[in-house]
Amino acid sequence: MGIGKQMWRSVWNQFATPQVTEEELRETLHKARQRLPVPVFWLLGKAQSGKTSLIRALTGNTRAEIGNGLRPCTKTATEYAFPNDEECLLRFLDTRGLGEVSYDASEDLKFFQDQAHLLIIVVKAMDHAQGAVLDAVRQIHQAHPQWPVLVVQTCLHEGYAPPTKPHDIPYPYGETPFPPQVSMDLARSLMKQRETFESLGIQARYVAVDFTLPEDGYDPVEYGLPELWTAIEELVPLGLRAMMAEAEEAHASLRDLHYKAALPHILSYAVAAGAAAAIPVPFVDMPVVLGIQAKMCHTIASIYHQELNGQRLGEILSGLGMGYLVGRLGSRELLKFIPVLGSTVSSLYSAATTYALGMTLCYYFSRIQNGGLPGKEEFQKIFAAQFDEGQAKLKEYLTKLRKPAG
Ligand SMILES: Nc1nc2c(ncn2[C@@H]2O[C@H](COP(=O)(O)OP(=O)(O)OP(=O)(O)O)[C@@H](O)[C@H]2O)c(=O)[nH]1
Ligand SMILES: [Mg+2]
Repeated sequence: MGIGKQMWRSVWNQFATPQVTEEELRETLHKARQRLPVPVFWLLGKAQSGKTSLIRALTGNTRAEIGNGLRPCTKTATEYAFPNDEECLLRFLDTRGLGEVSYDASEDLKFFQDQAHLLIIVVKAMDHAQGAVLDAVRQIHQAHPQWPVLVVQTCLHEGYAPPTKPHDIPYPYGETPFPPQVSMDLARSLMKQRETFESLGIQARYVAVDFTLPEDGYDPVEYGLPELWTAIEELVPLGLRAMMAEAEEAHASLRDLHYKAALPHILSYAVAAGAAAAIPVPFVDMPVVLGIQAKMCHTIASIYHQELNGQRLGEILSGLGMGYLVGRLGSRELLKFIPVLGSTVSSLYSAATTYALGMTLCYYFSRIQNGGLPGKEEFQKIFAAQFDEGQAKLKEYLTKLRKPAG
């Protein structure tokens, strides 16, 4: 495999000493992100209706992490980029103060004009004083009748009779009229809220949830979360759920806080690599993808509080050997994709390779911390499995989100 060896050496060199400047990389990432606009969810709801809890349930982040990440963007709204501004998979706009003073959505509307992909209205299931929320929804819906609307009815157990009653399993709120086990008052209240939205002429999707705290004693703690994801997937069909959901069993040995923190960054870099590889401009090719991967490796290392020096990087990449490049492709296909370094590699291939590299790095650091590095063969096996997983996770997202060039 003379060609293979040569190619491998060249990749290794490019990885160790990136051949794109920071500036070029930034510019390409910017272009890539324009083609793959991050989904934006605009949350509207009264104070204490459960907006932050909803972000927490969807992202798996803690309340403190969300609090630290919220940035003011207009007088009445804050933005939360997940996992952060630069490596963003999902953006939430959180509108404050509805119901306290009169809220005029026009400034936010102007600011979010081209941004919102989904309007999420958060209402407590038993709260019918929704005048300010309804006014705002009416105003926004008039300006953007094409934006899908999702109404999330929270704090379900406040309507249980008695309130200490456990959650109904299976989830009975997916069909109307609600089955008889749903407490009468709650059923009536949920339906009344839905009728109010319908009377505004808004075709909304509804989902009922109860996102409690462990100490509240309800099981499950995030009741209705799968149903919430189903509704989101229906309204914004991008495969976000498949991408963000943790494959818990598959990564049992990684189930630690570092890994949880690293995962959204890995996904974000994988998407960026996929998007960059799809841009038909001359310099966007292997060097850029490798540049993105190098950046990701440094991010992961800092999450694991590990140093990523040349020796380590060498250890990792040579451990992966040709597997890193070939992934699941046969060498024939590989040569088609990368006849000479410098030609454009396929988008999904770049994304999946980036994902697999990031995940493998998590395994590597996690093993270092627990003592005992994986052997070469195991390392390559992990990488190959992650490559498959990355492809499965990212395929839908990359194809559906992509805007036509230009
Ligand atoms: N039982 C239950 N409690 C909830 C639910 N959603 C939110 N809460 C609780 O209600 C309180 C307010 O929730 P948040 O998610 O902070 O509400 P918010 O809309 O972000 O509030 P502000 O940011 O103050 O406007 C917290 O104590 C939550 O734990 C829910 O679905 N069920
Ligand atoms: Mg909040």
